[in-house]
Formats: sequence, structure tokens, C-alpha cells
Amino acid sequence: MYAMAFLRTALESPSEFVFEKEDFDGDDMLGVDDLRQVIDRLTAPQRLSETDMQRLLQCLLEEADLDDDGALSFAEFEHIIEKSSDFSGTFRLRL
Ligand SMILES: [Ca+2]
Repeated sequence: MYAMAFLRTALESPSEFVFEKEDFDGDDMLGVDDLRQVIDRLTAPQRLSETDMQRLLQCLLEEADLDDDGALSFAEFEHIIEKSSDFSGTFRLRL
């Protein structure tokens, strides 16, 4: 649930989050390293502890990684955003 709210917040800030821009290694997938950088930026100036970061990454992938390849394709990303559209977009750090 938290992970979905997080993604929703990311989507509602299009200037902050552009899929292609977040794909740091250019493989058309948001892998764990890409997601890590996104999370780091969205949670700045707070820094998540490594434990919280791992938990959030795990939640994100559990919710969004439909084919279990450990990375989010654009389609998977869109899907999770649609799924999360019922939730409040308010981002609160509650780890
Ligand atoms: Ca995937």
C-alpha cells in the first residue's frame, strides 16, 4: 500500500518523474538501481536507511513487477499507477 502511494506521488509530479529519465542505464526497464535513485531523490532531503530502502524496493517490486524479472517495464509501471489511482496521492514517509 505504501509503495503504491509512493508511485502515485511520483506520477503526480511529472516534472520530477519521467520514466525515460529515470532509466539511468538506458535499458528501457527500471531496475533496482534505477528505482533506488528515484527513491533517493523523492525522499530528499531525508535519506532512507538501507533497511527501509530495501523494504520499499521489495514492496514496489512485489506490487508492480508482474513478470517477476526484478525490474519494472514501462507497461508494468503504468499498470501500477492505474492500480494506485484510488489512493490518496499524499506522500508521507511512514517507514
Ligand atoms: Ca518486470
